[in-house]
Order: sequence, then C-alpha cells, then structure tokens
Amino acid sequence: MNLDDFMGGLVRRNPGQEEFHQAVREVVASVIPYANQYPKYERARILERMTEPDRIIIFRVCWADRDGNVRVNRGYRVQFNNAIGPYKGGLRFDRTVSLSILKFLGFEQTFKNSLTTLPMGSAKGGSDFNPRGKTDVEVMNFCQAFMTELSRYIGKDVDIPAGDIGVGAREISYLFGQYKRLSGEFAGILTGKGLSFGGSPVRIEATGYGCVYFAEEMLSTRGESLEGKRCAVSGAGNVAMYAACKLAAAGAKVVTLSDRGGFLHSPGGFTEEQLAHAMDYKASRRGDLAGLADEVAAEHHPDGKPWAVPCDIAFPCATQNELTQRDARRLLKNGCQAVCEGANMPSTNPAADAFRKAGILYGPGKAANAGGVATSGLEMTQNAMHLTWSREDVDRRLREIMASIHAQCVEHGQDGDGVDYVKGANIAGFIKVADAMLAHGMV
Ligand code: NDP
Ligand code: 2IT
Repeated sequence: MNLDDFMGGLVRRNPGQEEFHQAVREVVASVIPYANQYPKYERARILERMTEPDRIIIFRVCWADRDGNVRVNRGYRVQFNNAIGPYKGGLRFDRTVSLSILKFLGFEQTFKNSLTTLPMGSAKGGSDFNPRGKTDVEVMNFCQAFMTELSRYIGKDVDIPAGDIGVGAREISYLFGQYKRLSGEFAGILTGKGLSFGGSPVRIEATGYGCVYFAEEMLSTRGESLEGKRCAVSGAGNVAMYAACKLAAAGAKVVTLSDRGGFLHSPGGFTEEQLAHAMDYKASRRGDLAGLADEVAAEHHPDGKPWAVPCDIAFPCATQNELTQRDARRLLKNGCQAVCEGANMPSTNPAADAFRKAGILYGPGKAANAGGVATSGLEMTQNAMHLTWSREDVDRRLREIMASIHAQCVEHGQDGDGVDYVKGANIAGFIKVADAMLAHGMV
C-alpha cells in the first residue's frame, strides 16, 4: 500500500474535511510502512475500515433562549470504532464544531484509547452550540434538548460520552440529569460526573496531570527532570490549568497561559497561588485572562501566541492547529527541548515534522493527553463495581498508565538513537485495534 494512493482515496471520499485528512495522514504515514510487512492487514482492508466510522448520527437540537426565542443547533455523535470496547470519547460544544473536526477527534481517539491499556473503543460528538455568554438556564435547556436525542444511541456498554472543549462539570451534570429522567435508571452512561453521583476522584485533573507525567517520562530518557524548566502553556481551561498547577508543584516555572483573548506572560513563572486564582477566575466565567493581568503580575498580549516566549518545554493545551510551522521554528530557535501535547492535534503536520527532524522530545496528543480518557475508563470500572477508589489509588493508576503508554511509544518508536513518539504511538495503538478487527472477521 502506498501513502499517496491511500490519501487520494480518502480525500475523494471525504471532500473538504481538512482536519480529518490531516489526522489520518499523520497516522498512516507511520502505520503504512509497518502494516506493509504483514499482508493480513491489507487483505482485510484494515486501514480503509479504521478510517471509516462505524456510523455518524446527526440531529437537530431545538431549545429556548432567555427571551423565549427558538434556537436551532446541530448535534453529532461519530461512533468510530468498537473493536476493543464500547464507544468512548468526549463531547465538544463550540461554534467551530463540524463533521471534519469530530471525525478527526474520533479517529485520534481510536489510537489513544488503544494506548491506555483499557478496553475502550472510540467516538466523539458535540454541537455547534456556543456556551460563551449563555446563562446557566440556557445551557441547561440546551443540554436537555441535546441529551433527549443522544440518549437513544448511548449506554454504559454501548457508548459513554464525556467532556471536551465547552463541556465541563456543569454540562456533564445537566446531561446526566436528563438521561436519568428519560431512562429512569442511574447508570454510568457519562464520565466526568460529580463526585457525589458516580464520578471518579482525579478525573477532572487527569488530562493535565497525565500530560505532565508523560513529560516527566520523556525527560527521564535524557536524564532530565522538570525542576526549574520554563514551561509555556497555552489554554486556560480544564487541561491547561491542571497541567500548569502540576508543573508548578513539580518545581517547573509556568511562564504563560492563554485564551481566545491573547496570552499572559510571567517571565519568572506564576506561583501556585496565582495559578489557583487564575483557575477560579476562569471557572467563574468572569472574563478573559486580560482582566487578570494585574492581579497575577503578568504582561498581557492580546495578539500573538505563547510560542513567541523563550521556554524549555511547550505544552499546547488549547485546541487543534494552534502551533504552526512558524511557531515551531520560533520555539526551536529559542532552545525549546520538548513539546508535550495536552490538546488534540495542536501542532500542524509541518510543525510536528520540524520537532521530529530537530530530534527534540515530542509527545503527540494521542499519547500525552490520554490520561483523561484513561481515568474515564477507571470511572467506568468503579461504576461497574459500585464503589469509589481513593484519590491516591486513582492517581497511582493514572501514573502507571502514562508510564505504560510511554513504554509502548518507546518500544514501537525506535528511530536511530532516539525515540519517534509519533511513530511509536501510532503503531502501538494500531496493532491492538487491528488485531481485534482481524479476529472479529468481516464486520
Ligand atoms: P476547555 O473548554 O476547558 O478549555 C479550552 C481552552 O482553550 C480555553 O482556555 C479556551 O479559551 C482555549 N481555546 C479554545 N479554542 C481556542 C481558540 N480557537 N483559540 C485560542 N484559544 C482557544 O477545554 P479542555 O481544556 O477540556 O480541552 C482543551 C484541549 O484538550 C482540546 O484540544 C481537547 O480536545 C483536549 N483534550 C481534553 C480532554 C479532557 O479531558 N477535557 C482530554 C484530552 C484532550 P477561552 O477560555 O477563551 O474559551
Ligand atoms: O479527547 C479526549 O480524550 C477527551 N476529551 C476525553 C474523553 C473521555 O471519554 O474521557
């Protein structure tokens, strides 16, 4: 099989879905040379099947705003692959949500969930609903209308959604409440639930914490640690804030945070108190980071990105394609030694290639941010057992899972003297799902 022929077919079948093309190209560029050594994969058309979702559900979501006006949004669930477990993946509520975005996220989730060592298939969903500026009642109305339709397609052994951009504790709680009302049962059909109704300790922190644990694993291969490292973090949401707090606790200097209104720069590093304050400020939806600059003694830059600031490690934790080839060159020129992705596909393919070519430590999102979904898997286990583990227990399991993901990347990503984490994550993630698909026959 040849990369250009494969991508030609995929682009023809999925016109205009650029983010989906990008995510597939990045994976198959490393998987095709591996799969070509084993005719069984090509005979069974495994890569064609892995790049075609099992099904896509698209529905109308009709709800009333604060003035009683009728509003209409589009809801989606892309059930990508359930070869190794029930469909599992987040919901995104953002103005920019499209089928291309959800297909790229669902596709990445296949490999990420495989790497976690837990039995989870892949999915992604969401809506073009924009929660910004909406009241709690509007968000509740929307979540109830969205779940009324989605509830037909999910279930604790079928498909278990969770959060993503624009879907946090508040939205998961409203969605859970509506499912419970419709079905009359109390079941673990979502993860990221509140601790008083079936949530797992550490789930809210897990993506950010896991990303930092992955960075520590990568650094240890070069005899390095986080101590004293200047870390540029982008985003100021769930993933970014818990990554930043964990970094500060580990002795690193968090020099940036960002949101849609620009970025904050603290050359000496934010203190743990300042980060806790920033987290409260964003969680209370009081405004953009600009309004916080004086309180945390930082400079605010309404234009530009954190990647312009000198740093030792970059943690892109906001959104896809937020780090371009130009940004990558800037980071490398400033001496950046490692990039560890908390977001999904934050680096464009040319940016990722620049990091790989430079030989710096580069942990792609599907490996480095898998701690979130892994802890969702631990939440599912606790729900099935009708018990709750301690915080220490879940955190220890999360660390072990991130170490195992790192080990899988090292095993399959050998590249000269170093490790190509992109290749390692893609091949390790592929093998488990592909072999399950082969075993199931032509389904
Ligand atoms: P949140 O909604 O909590 O936070 C997103 C942050 O990114 C916000 O600070 C937001 O700014 C910023 N942001 C979003 N879009 C843009 C944009 N176009 N330009 C600039 N800044 C932007 O989401 P999460 O933290 O949950 O998700 C962040 C990333 O991590 C996503 O890529 C997601 O897919 C990924 N991820 C999330 C996991 C999870 O468990 N939540 C698990 C694995 C990956 P503002 O504050 O102004 O809205
Ligand atoms: O991208 C992701 O892995 C998530 N948004 C978390 C998914 C989950 O099911 O916990």
